[in-house]
Amino acid sequence: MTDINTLKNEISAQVSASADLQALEEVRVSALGKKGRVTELMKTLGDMDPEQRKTQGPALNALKDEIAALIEKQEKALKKQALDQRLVNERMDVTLSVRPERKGKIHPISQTMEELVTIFGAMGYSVAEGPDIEDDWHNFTALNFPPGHPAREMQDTFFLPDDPEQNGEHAKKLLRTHTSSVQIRHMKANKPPFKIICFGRTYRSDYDMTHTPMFHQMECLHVAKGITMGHLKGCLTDFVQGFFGIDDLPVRFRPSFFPFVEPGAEVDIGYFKKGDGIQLGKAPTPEDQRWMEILGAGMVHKNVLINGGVDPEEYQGFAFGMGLERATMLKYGIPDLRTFFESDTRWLNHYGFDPLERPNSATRG
Ligand code: FA5
Repeated sequence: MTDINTLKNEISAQVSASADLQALEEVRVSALGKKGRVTELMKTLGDMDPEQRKTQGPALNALKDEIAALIEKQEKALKKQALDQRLVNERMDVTLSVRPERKGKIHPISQTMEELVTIFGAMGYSVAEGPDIEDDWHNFTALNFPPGHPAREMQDTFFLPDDPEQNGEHAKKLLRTHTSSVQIRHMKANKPPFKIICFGRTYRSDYDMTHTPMFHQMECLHVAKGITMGHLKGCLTDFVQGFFGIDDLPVRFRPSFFPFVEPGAEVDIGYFKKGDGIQLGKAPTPEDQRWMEILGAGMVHKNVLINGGVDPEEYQGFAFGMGLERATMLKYGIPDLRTFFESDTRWLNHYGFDPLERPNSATRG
């Protein structure tokens, strides 16, 4: 019994003296571990005679429980002490002003796409997609310009090796020259009526201040029963006035040729000279009114509807396609198209949009 009491006093003193959790763990191992002092003592029970074991057994078990309880108590105290210490050391001053951070900017093309989604979404259009790598059939032939058609020359592009698993014009791979190929893909995969817009990268063998080898277009397609040129004019007028945020922005339709529409038109918006620059809108006098082309449009050609699997006797449609860079340059006063894709962060800081404070013409009343 004396031994047990001495051991208890010694281990208790060691527990109380443990200043951190690691020291306490060492004490636990030395007392209650596999080769700990209490454990060793318990092992001697087997060699004792029954009388001795009767008294020593409960005493040793009680010692073991008491030491375990002491260790647990000390562990709780040390954990609380460590937490209190952290709370003191890691205190945060919530009154400090915000540290200036480098924020990213939204590219003007992304901004324009989002505005267009909002405007056309409100008119009931959904967004369709198509691949950048197209085949000759979807990009040209199905749109009514078969091989050898002179209109192909206006859209020279980048050609890829033929796809050995396809035949004819389906095998000829190229980077799409316009998003009009998505008209065909959408018509083939769905049943009319359709009301879709589509955005995407388009490619041509061009390079100057207003033309780059890669640019973006938006396509619009509305196919339903009884669609007329009047629907096209109404839709386009609402869209450009909403997008540019000018309620009386003049819109002009000029007859033009695209193989995939009949009749076809080029759409211009009005501007006038002001000081050294220009201003979009209605000129103060008719003589001052100037016009700028922004997109091509028309009624979907009968052959295109047939190639898309749509019966032209039953359904009619309109379509238009717009260069997104051109529209963005006009809206935000950006002078050179080539700068859109130079990845100059100074340019992006100047012309880009704060993700949290983005203007949106579509949210006007
Ligand atoms: C087309 O691409 C027709 N698919 C548009 C269309 C769709 C007409 C549906 C009728 C019905 P166009 O080749 O004119 O048309 O190009 C449309 C616009 O793309 C141009 O007005 C211009 O803004 C833009 N664009 C054309 N080439 C380039 C280029 N290299 N760089 C930047 N923008 C370009």
